[in-house]
Amino acid sequence: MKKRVFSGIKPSGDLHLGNYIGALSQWVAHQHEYDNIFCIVDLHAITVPQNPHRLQEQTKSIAAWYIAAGINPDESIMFVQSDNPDHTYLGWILNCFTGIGQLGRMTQYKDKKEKTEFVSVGLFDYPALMAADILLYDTQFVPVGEDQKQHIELTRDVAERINGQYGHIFTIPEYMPPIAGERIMSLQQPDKKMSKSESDPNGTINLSDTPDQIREKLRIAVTDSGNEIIIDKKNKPAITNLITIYQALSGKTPQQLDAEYSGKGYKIFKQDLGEVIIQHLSPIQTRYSEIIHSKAIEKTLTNGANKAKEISTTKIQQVRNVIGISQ
Ligand code: AQP
Repeated sequence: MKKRVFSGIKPSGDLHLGNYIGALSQWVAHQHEYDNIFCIVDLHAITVPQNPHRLQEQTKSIAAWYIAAGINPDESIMFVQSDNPDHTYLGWILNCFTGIGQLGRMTQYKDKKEKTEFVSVGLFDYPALMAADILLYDTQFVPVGEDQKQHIELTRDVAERINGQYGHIFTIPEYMPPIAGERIMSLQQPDKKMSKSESDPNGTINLSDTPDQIREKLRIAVTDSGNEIIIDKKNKPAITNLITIYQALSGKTPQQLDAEYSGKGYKIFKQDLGEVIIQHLSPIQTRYSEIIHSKAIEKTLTNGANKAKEISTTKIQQVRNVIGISQ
């Protein structure tokens, strides 16, 4: 039997290369090996203010990017989180087994609360909902970027706490790291991760960017002092980030890149990287534009939600029974 994989992306903005390299491309690479469930986690998106119309558009857009990047909905379950209320149901129960202290230590919460005027309980509590997303489906592996690793650890702790109290209910999930590019950084601030909510649009390469936009963002991407193309996270974070993107999209090793670019300098490297990104994204963008207006996406998501519910219903019943809230 294939092992179960669960992952998701928030429809909180346009998908960028960090989401693609850290998550989506990994899902596609491993798609045939696992029994996959891929979610569009809209309930996580509303932990910060969202425009309702834009949120709906982005939800559909993310589903289209999943398919355009290579997720096959006949092979993998694909659905929108809010279409399966079992997530919020289990989320509430897990709240009651999650410590306030542990939630307060989540670095993503600490970062995000600085960026938003109104800090909601949802923003604080979202790792408990994420734990529910994962635990509902007996997930074994969670392929996400490194920024989410702490949330997987919290999920494991909560599951172990409940299993310890009530017997084996939940499968303990494991973090599945990306093959390359656990954390893609901003092109403008290499000490900050590339993010949908980044305020400087030049720091982020979106999957929808045109070739000219990509070339320009690369041209003005910050670099480090010196001129060598070498990986050195501490002293050369900007060029290290660009090398990571190059590696992830081209499959080339650091040694190959070193041989290819030795003595050539940043300008040529950045120009070539721009072309690598453009070539990689071009077929995905073409496929995206072919499907984004199709009604088939809604149908795919409805079917996906039904299949997801079939699996999660059993888990909810099991949890209700053991904690004593079933009739
Ligand atoms: N910079 C990144 N490098 C590698 N992986 C990344 N991911 C996000 N940014 C990077 C991975 O993308 C998946 C989906 O993330 P998400 O949308 O659910 O949440 P996020 O991590 O908070 O993403 P953003 O882009 O930073 O969104 P905002 O700004 O709205 O919060 C996850 O697997 C994540 O690890």
